Amino acid sequence: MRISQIELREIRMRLLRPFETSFGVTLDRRILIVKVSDGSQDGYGEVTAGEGPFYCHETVDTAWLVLAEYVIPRVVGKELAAARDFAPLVADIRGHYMARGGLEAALWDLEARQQGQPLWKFLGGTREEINAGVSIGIQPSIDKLLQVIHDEIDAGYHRIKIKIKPGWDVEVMRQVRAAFPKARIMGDANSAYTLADIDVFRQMDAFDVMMFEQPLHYEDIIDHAELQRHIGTPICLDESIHSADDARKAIQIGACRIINIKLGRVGGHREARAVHDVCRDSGVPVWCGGMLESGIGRAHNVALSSLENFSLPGDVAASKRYWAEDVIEPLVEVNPRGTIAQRMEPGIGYAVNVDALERFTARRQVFSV
Ligand code: OSB
Ligand code: MG
Repeated sequence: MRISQIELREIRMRLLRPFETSFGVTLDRRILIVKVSDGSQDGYGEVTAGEGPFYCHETVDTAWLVLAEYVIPRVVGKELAAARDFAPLVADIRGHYMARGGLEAALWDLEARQQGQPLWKFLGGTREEINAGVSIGIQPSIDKLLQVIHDEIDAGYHRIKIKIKPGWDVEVMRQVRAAFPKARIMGDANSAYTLADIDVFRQMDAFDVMMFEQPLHYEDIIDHAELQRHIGTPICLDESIHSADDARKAIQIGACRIINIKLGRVGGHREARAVHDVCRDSGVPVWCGGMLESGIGRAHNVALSSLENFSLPGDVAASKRYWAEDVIEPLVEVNPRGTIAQRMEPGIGYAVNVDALERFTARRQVFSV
């Protein structure tokens, strides 16, 4: 495919309610959307970086810079045999996975459209329906949290993830388990703890928690292996995993028993699939993480989740949990059985609502040769 034009667009979208994690509160999202064109068709991707460098080092602004200065010049005006040939073109760039991943995803959407195939099938996926889960931010009170969990279980969601941080952990888990004896629950710490907190996790071991996600430092695997030796609940890594090689090493040393795959965090679909394969071959289940995406990033997550080893419900949920108005049509919907059906249309399978995209746009730059 010849990439004749690439467009970067920053859109602004306000979440329906603030989302609080151990690293901060998000309400107003700045989202970087990448569009690639071959002259007749477009492909869309989303850069999943946050507004500030708190989940990882990347931000919307660093991604814009790296894409504009270092990535796009290698692609625009060029002939690419396939989307999978993109990663080697930018393999010398260190870090900036989300920046690269946003453009990479757009290329996969474009290639799938060119082939007239839905992206999920083009990726080799087999799950025509995926189980949806939710990630629930830190709430003002435990009572409020219990009410939110009740509503999400009512809506059909298969797994409830609770954000935890020091002081919002053992007692919260205890009460959640007591109120919902059968629910599949898990905790995500976003690196808020150290090995000095082993006892906190040992206490939570008693509550039949599916997994603790990224309890320790965002670049660590060694200490996670140590923590895993002291607890029965599986550790799931998020922040620490950027490649299939990272996954291999983490599994080898016993740092985790589950991996959360995020498209942006690993630099795109090609590496996401490689991480998936390493985990599958080691008997480690994976699930698809979320980054408060607009419909475009969400559609990519739905497609990625179709791969066979995505055997656990992910953080892929309905558009209407996040946005009053999304940028795709139809919206990503979760049915009463708590599942999201794959689309049969080519590419990501959702049409981009160009009118909404325009109205949300804060800046835009077009690259062509
Ligand atoms: O750690 O999974 C995370 C959101 C922003 C940054 C990091 C994370 C999250 C979530 C939300 O947990 C997942 C979602 O609903 O999109
Ligand atoms: Mg996480």
